[in-house]
Amino acid sequence: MPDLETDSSRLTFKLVYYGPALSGKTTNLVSLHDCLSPEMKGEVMTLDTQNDRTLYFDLFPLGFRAPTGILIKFRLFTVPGQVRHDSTRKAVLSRADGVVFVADSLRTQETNNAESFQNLSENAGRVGLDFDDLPLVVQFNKRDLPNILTEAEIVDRWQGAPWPLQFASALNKQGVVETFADLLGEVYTRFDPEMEFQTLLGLSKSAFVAGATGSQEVSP
Ligand SMILES: Nc1nc2c(ncn2[C@@H]2O[C@H](COP(=O)(O)OP(=O)(O)OP(=O)(O)O)[C@@H](O)[C@H]2O)c(=O)[nH]1
Ligand SMILES: [Mg+2]
Repeated sequence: MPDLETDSSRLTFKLVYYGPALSGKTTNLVSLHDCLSPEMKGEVMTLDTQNDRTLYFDLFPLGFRAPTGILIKFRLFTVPGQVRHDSTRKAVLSRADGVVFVADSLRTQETNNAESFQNLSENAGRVGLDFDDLPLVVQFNKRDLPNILTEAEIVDRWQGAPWPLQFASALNKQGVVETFADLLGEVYTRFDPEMEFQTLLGLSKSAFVAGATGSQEVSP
């Protein structure tokens, strides 16, 4: 549930990039930072890294002011994908309002993807999130590499799944903003019945997405 300050001055969303080790979660955040131009954009903070592996988490804050005056803030995290960092993954996932699952398109990574997705659903339960109700987007990253699953194979395997599917090459800044925009749409849809965003923020779903990505003037 997004955090609304008691005086209704600020609404904060926590969004988490989850997935197996080396799938490109941190690269997604860094590329997204380069591509977005919202009103407010903080620096990417990378903590406790060793050989470029995330040991704790990466954080990237951004935000914009809604027409009703409320400050909308997004806190974007990545989890460390290495199997041994499960307790950190749980801590980062806790109280998430939405998740991007970054899968690795390489054929050799199919088992790691599946295990990490299973780990996401289990950890969601452990930290009190209802996985079936969690805004989620599935991204297949590293589309620029050889020896990857084809789009047709991936679509075939994920057909019937309820989540938006995106193809990306985070290293080349492709598909990164689209993935984030999909997640914003899912988050708006999920919490709109309780929070009534049109009244609270004065924003339709598309205006909410546009405001967060800086893709156009924010209008009601
Ligand atoms: N070719 C290619 N390489 C990528 C892409 N995205 C990420 N990488 C590379 O994959 C490696 C791992 O990327 P990271 O973003 O650090 O992966 P991560 O998911 O944060 O890894 P952990 O923090 O260990 O869980 C790096 O060498 C990246 O440059 C991509 O789209 N294409
Ligand atoms: Mg990382």
